[in-house]
Amino acid sequence: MTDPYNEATMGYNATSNISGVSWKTKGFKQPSAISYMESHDEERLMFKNLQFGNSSGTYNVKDLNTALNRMQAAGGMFFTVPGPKMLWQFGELGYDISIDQGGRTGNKPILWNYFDVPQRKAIYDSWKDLIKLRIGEPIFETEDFTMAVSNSNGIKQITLTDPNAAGDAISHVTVIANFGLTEITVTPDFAETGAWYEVLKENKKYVVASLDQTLKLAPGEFRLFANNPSTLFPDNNIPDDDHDGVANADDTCPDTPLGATVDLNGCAVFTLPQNNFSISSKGESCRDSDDGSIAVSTTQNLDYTVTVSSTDLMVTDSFTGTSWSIDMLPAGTYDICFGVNGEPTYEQCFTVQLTQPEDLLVSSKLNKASGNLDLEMKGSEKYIITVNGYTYETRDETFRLSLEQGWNTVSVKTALACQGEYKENIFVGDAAMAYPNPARSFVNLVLPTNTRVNYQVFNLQGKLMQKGEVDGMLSRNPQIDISNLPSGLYMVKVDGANLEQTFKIVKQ
Ligand SMILES: [Ca+2]
Ligand SMILES: [Ca+2]
Ligand SMILES: [Ca+2]
Repeated sequence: MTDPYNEATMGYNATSNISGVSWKTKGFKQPSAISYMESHDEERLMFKNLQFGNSSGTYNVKDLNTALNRMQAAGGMFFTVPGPKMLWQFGELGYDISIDQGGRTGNKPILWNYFDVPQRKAIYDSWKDLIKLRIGEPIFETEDFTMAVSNSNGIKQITLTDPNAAGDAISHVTVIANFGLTEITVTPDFAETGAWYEVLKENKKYVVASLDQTLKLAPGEFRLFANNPSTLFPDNNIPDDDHDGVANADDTCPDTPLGATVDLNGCAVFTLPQNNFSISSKGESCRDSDDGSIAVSTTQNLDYTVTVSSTDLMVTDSFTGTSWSIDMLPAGTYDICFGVNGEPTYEQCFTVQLTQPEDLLVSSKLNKASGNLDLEMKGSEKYIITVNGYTYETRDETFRLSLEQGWNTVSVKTALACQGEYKENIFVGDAAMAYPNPARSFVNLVLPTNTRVNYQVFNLQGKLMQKGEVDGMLSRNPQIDISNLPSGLYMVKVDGANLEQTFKIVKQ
């Protein structure tokens, strides 16, 4: 059985199946098949663990102590199987010298010093206890046992039943080991609810309140549970007949139902399942709408009291049944506490956060050379952008628009009308020139395109002094007559297709 055991100890579980360690699997009619994990003509399990061990994250079977630790689990899955077993010399100390050292049949070093290495001695101690247990407890000679030992996740389990066990004798044993490389949560195949005992850990009591109770197993860990303590090992459990953790001497309620939560006197206190309360909430639809809500549903149909409180609100109510809700709430942090009528000590509280939409914030930046407008938006999951009648939707907080020549209308809004709308009119056009400056009677324009041009002339006080139209359709070089204006400084504003510009002109 070297290969399947070594696959397990190395952490390669896809095909590891150790069921052949059982005389029943081999097809023997009686337990007369001698099984072994290591023998004279194979590499040692530990040699291959260190050479080829698997790893996951920081957990690495090639690390000596990790590999040694996994040998305890291998022993847990070996000595507990009924029928004769062979242990190869020094395997109990994690002997890890290659079979080929000094030639295949060459002398191998005798390493008594392994006995002084605590992690190696730990295998020795663990296997010693397992052998003591299998020799001393009759259940390990039962023919009624099952093995689930080929799970590809590395979990292996052996379950033993002794139909002849009487009185306080052990009639059920479950051994479970994790040969995977990560922690695994398992539902052990316990034969019954009640108190079980980890006999190898000084009979430490383990209460199984329900058969679907789960257990976390670290990589390389094995646990052995028996339904009664073993007299072969110390028993430090306090006398506690109802298994509620309160000693008989202090227990004023000696018949507490299994799994109940108890107070210091060992008496059951009222509790509800952890999943009893389901709370859903909805924030305000708009910043000013005060329409947040909290809804509660419960699995147990009872008479409940409920208190909802925030910094500026406190509501107390009661309800019978399995649902309750409250609405018209402003955004904020709410504590919601439940009680049950007739159970004065029971209270369970939750915190609920009600949100409200952010303000819509938009900023824009125009690149005059390219005509690109970069928008930056905040306050929503989705933005609806309209430019010159075309609409875009985006979930990004930045968006680039390519503007047209001339006037562009840009707006940004969200799906919520109450978040408002950002609007901007942006002119994109080519630059015109005006000359001469100073001018005497005429200002000559040089237009980028052919267009009619409206012009306005303002003095420094902003007073409109003159306005008119010049025709740039035939020539891009129209003239504005300023001969009637007094000398001085003027602002000449010109306006046409793709054109909006103001010049500062000195009239001589
Ligand atoms: Ca008790
Ligand atoms: Ca009790
Ligand atoms: Ca609000």
